[in-house]
Formats: sequence, structure tokens, C-alpha cells
Amino acid sequence: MSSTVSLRPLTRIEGHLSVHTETEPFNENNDARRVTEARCEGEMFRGFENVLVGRDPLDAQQITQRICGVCPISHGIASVRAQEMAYGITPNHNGRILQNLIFAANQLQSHVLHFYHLAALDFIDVKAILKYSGNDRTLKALQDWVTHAVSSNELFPVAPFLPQWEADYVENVDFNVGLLAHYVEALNIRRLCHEMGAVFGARLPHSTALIPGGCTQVPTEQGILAYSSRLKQIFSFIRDVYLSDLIQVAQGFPQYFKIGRGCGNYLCYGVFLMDSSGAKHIRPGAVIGNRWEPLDASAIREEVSCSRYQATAPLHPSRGETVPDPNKHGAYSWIKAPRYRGQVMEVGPLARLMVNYHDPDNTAVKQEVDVFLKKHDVALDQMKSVLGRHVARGLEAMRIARLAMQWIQELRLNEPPAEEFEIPKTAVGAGLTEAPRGALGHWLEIENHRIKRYQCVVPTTWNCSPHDDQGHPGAVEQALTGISIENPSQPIEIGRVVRSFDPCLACSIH
Ligand code: NFE
Ligand code: MG
Repeated sequence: MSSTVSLRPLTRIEGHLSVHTETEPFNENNDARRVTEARCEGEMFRGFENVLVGRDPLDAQQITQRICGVCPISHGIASVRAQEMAYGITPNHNGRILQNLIFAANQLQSHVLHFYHLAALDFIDVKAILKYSGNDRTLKALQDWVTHAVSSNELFPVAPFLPQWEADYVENVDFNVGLLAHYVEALNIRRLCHEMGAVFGARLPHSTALIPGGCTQVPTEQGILAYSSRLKQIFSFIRDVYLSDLIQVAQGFPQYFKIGRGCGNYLCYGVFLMDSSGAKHIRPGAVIGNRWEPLDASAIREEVSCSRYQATAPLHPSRGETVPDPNKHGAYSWIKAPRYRGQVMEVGPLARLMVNYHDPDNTAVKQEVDVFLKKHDVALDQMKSVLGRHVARGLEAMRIARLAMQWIQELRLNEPPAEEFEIPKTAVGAGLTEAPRGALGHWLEIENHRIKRYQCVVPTTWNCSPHDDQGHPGAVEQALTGISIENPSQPIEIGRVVRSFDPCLACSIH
């Protein structure tokens, strides 16, 4: 008889993800057992797509940002891209740069958040702080906190640090305490990212300044200084702290270059407009098997056979429907199942890396990745793993910070920050971009100057999708299948695999 191991909720924020795994039976010795099947369940319906129907299209970039507090700018950008197509405009010079700068700030915030605050505690032995003998005030405060909690058995007040699962942590006090110190420092870096985004975004996390065609804020010398001074600090944190912590974790847990491979297909819509032609710094494309192909957005379908929505044939998002059916027979999740040419696709930093690496016209990314892989003796194929996803995210943070340093110098004082537009009576538009967690699309239909249809297909919808009508499990479900669990009551392996995708359930169901 197989055993079931279920975790709910699984993520440290943006909750309501449950993961259920079937494993080979555990014997009396409790030997590690392989996962034979996995199911991702999104537990809550939200309904943003339906809330938008009948509204002024200009409400969309404000309302869709509320889908999530972690990646709001991605939704704002996807929405303004969809509207720009519908209105027949592209951002002017300043509009494009300002959007890129606000977006970069939010992407950097999200990558730092993910590594330190959502994932790192899977790899840190928090109780190592009890052996700390230095004088750092923050670490001493953390030590007092943990000492009190452990001695009084009151673990709740030290969440999210304790309680934590027993696992194969690295037995080195400096390793663990160093990561804890950076966990705290990263909180400050995220504050700087939010402040940096608010310089031109007016406020964060939900920017009021994003509009179709650009931004409502004009570039000023003070703004440029305020942005650059923060960017310099963030840049050096990523280069000197984040990347070196990533390498330490990779050296401490090398087995995770072999665990959590997943479906092996990668999709990227591309992000950060380079000019008015629509070309993007991170380029779009797909890799199926090891074969690269240009992106064909007409090949996207969402299907709902295992999702709690009224059954339809698989639909392109421009024709998509969201009709909840909570008691649908055979359905086990509120997440839909997007597919590309009928294939399960992984999205996110690893997908962007793979798609850009294999893109025949993009030798720069290949060179950069090859230098890293050679230096650390990692094969490209090993990147299809838990650690590969973390490494891809870190390398990308570095690339985005470098790009932002370029963009901030390209703003033109005394030029308008946005293109003008009129809302047509009838129009359609699609906004394809990359959120921190992967490919994000908004599809919009306008009738009588109002929104008639609004559909979002979101990164975690791709990654945490349930089985489809062909019986193919989603990307995270596939990454879990085949892993071994040492201890069914402390299934840290499941947490490490799933969190390497950085799931956001608020986004995935929207
Ligand atoms: Ni709510 Fe989001 C997802 C990202 S979508 S965090 O999935 O990144 O824009
Ligand atoms: Mg949707």
C-alpha cells in the first residue's frame, strides 16, 4: 500500500498551496521512499478576471496589481502592454525606460525575497545561532530570541525561524549564522528596492504611476539620484552577498543539483523593452526537449479538466472563460492548466535562462552562463534542478541590476514620460511579459469602451498546474515525482523542491 504525505500550506507567504504526494510504502525501518505521484492543489478561488468585466479599461492596471503584493508591477506591466496593443501605441523613450526601472526594482525585490525569506530557511540550521559567540547586535538579539523560545518551548514567537524540520543541515556554525545575518540584511535591501521603485512608481508595492504608453512621473535629477544611490547598494549586495551565499548553499547541498528536475520544457515571453520595435533584453522563446523555437503565442491553451471550473474545450486566453464550479467531479484544484502546443512547460528564471541560452541569436547569455558553469564545475543539464533554479534567479538578479544601471543614465530630462492615447470603442490586446516567477500574460477585449473579457495566465498557473485532459501532471507535480523522502513526518525534500519554483498562489488563481 502506498503512503500519502500532504503538506498544507506549503509556501512561507502567498499561501493556500497544498501538495499531496503518494510514496512507496514506508517499511518498519522507515527507509527513504520514492514519490510515485504528486498533486498540487490551489485551495482558494479569487475572481479578479470576473471583477474586471464591465469596467473602464484604465482601471485594469490598478486592479490587476492587487492580484499580488509580491509581483504587482508585473501585473501592471502586463496590463499596460495589453492596453497599448488595444490603443495602438507603444511607450515613448522615457515611458519605456521608466517602466523598465520600476519593473527592475520590483524584480530585484522579489528575487532577494525568494532566496532569503522564502527558501533559505530550508537550508539553514537555525539553532546554530545558539553557538554564536560574536558581538553583532542583531545576531545577539536573534540568539536571545531563539534561546528563550527553546528553553521555554514557546516556538511560535520565533516564526518563521522555528520550529523547523530536522534535516541534513550543514554542521558549521559560520555557514548557518552567516546566512541568518544576511537573512536580516536582505530585509533592508528589499526596503531599498521598494523605495527605488517608488521613486518613479510613486508608491510601492502597488504603483499608481504605471499607465499605457509610459509613466505619470517625469524624470528629474533628484529622482535619478534617489534611484541610483539605492541601486548601487542593491547591486553590491547581489554581487558580494547574494551570489556568494548561493554558491555556499550549492556547495553545502550538492545533491540538490540532481533533485527536482521537472518537465524539461521551458517557456519565456521575454521582458524589458529595448526600443519601440518590441525587442526585449530577455528574449522570448520556448525550449521543448532541448530544441529552441521562437515564441508562438497562438499555441497557448488553458484547460480545466482537473480544475474547479465549468468544463470547456482547451481555450486560447483571448477566448478564455472563468466560470467557477466548486463541486466539479474529478477536479482537485482552483488552478487552471495552461499548456503550450499541448506540452507542460516550466516558467521562471531557469526557463528564461534555458530559452536565452539556446536562442541562436543570443550568444551573450550563453557566454555568461558558460563562465559560471565552468567556474563552479556544473553541467548545463544539472541546472534542471532545485539548485539550478536558485542559481538562475541569482544570475538574473545580477543581470537586471546591471541593466538598471544603464537605463537610469538613459532618461531624458524635459521630455514627456508617456505617449498619448485614446480608448477605442472596440479593441483587443495581449500583454506578454515576465514576472519574477515566469511568463505572465494578460488578454483584454474592449467593447463599448468597457472591458468585455479579461484573462490572465500567470507564472504559478503554469508551474503549479494540475493534471491536464491527457493525464499529464503539471511542472511542479513532475518535479516531485521520483524524489526520495527520508522521513515522512519531516518531508523537507518536498519543501525544497516546491519552493525552488517560488510558487505564488495568490497569483496562480487570481
Ligand atoms: Ni504573486 Fe507572480 C506569479 C510572479 S505573477 S508573485 O506567479 O512573479 O505576475
Ligand atoms: Mg486566468
